[in-house]
Amino acid sequence: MAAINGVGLSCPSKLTKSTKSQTPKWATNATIRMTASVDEKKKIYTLQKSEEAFTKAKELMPGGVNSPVRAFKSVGGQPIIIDSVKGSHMRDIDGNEYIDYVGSWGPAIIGHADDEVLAALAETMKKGTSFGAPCLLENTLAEMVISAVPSIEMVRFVNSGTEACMGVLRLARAFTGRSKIIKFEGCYHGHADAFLVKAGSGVATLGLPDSPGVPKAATIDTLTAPYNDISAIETLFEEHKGEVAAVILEPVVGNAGYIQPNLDFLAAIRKITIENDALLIFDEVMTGFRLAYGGAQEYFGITPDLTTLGKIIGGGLPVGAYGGRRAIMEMVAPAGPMYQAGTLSGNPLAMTAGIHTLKRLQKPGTYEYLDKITGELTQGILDAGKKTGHAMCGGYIRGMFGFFFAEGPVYNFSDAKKSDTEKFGRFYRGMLEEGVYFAPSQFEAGFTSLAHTQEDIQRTVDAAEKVLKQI
Ligand code: KE4
Repeated sequence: MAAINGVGLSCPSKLTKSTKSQTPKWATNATIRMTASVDEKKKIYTLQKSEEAFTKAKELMPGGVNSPVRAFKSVGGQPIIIDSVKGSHMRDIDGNEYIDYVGSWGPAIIGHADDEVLAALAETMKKGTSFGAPCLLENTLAEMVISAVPSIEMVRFVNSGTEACMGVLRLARAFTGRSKIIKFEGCYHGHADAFLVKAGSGVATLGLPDSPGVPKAATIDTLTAPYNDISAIETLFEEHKGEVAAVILEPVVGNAGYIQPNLDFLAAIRKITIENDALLIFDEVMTGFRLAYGGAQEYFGITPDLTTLGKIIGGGLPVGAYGGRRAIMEMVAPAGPMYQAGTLSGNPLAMTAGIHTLKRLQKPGTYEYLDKITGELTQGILDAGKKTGHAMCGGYIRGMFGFFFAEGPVYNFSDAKKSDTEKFGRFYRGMLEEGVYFAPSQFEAGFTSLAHTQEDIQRTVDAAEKVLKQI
């Protein structure tokens, strides 16, 4: 089992008095006037255009966004409207630049708008954007995924992580002939009805009591347990002997904030699912190709029966996938009776972006670099927290990280919910003003890329110390 890379859970050291620096004054929602020292050019940080555009957006689309967590509901202020992205940076429509640690929620692991990916897309586009029929590019990406991910002998491409999780759930039920599914509180597996039970990500961010519109019948077979609690799983298997089709989990949680599995947790889950003839599903939509080229299952050395993927395998275009043992996957129509379909599944553009993204990740040194910069970033932020007297804890593995305003340790969603989310909001807005863009919710993770530089990391850590002094 690979050792978990990660920053130890840190507790605040003795407080050292920090000199009070100028506190930025909030002028209005649209214009935040930054006070600068006399020798710095006065810099007006304005969100004027973003505010106007967002006001319009709220008339046109529910909450002004097409995915709830983008709405900044839990961090205050309002979303910045992005004009362009490149490498590790993004620029909003007011011309403000940010170091981006969201990376489109994971896909941008080699950096945004990579020249090689764009060139390949331009070439593919000359042949059309969608065929609605098989194309060679599907074979290419399928071969790459199968050779990379230990559990996958056969794969089905879809258009999102949600679709991947929907498909894999139906497949697990079809293969086992059982209905119950076990998920963990705070884990998020997309917005399909069956998974909207104690879900993470936007559901947690907005504090929604799961979701109206989901009939009891859709969730009656969804059982939940606290993450990292193997005895809770043992109890559920006892109480539902012979009924559990599968256990699905994020092998490293990124949707309740960043939560790592305890060392024996994944192995224990693997053991108990085998003992109960239930399937183990790793939802690697976020961790796939991010913690290792073979995902978390390669990193931890635990092979599930089925795996879901998304984000990175589409390189920024809509792609999801589910895959696993051939005997299971051959149940999927038209090879078998379990139905699942999609108009744009496997389209040549998305396949192209995925292929070129994975090709870049195959280069030697990729994951060592991600480990190095993400470790420096996470440790730097936690050290800044210690220096400024804030209780903080956090961790990272390769290109994924997170931190909480809490003493720690954070082992599960209820621990995460005890963290100081209000302080997270103040920190978030202060960092935005300093030109650093984290995920706009405490209940999300952060992502680095091969495009993040040493300078990006240092600037972020310096900004964190400055903002932590002020909040
Ligand atoms: P999509 O349907 O959003 O492509 O994937 C759903 C999904 C499934 N499984 C895991 C582990 C995921 O993290 C996700 C989606 N992640 C969120 C971020 N926490 C997407 C961002 C959003 O909802 O806007």
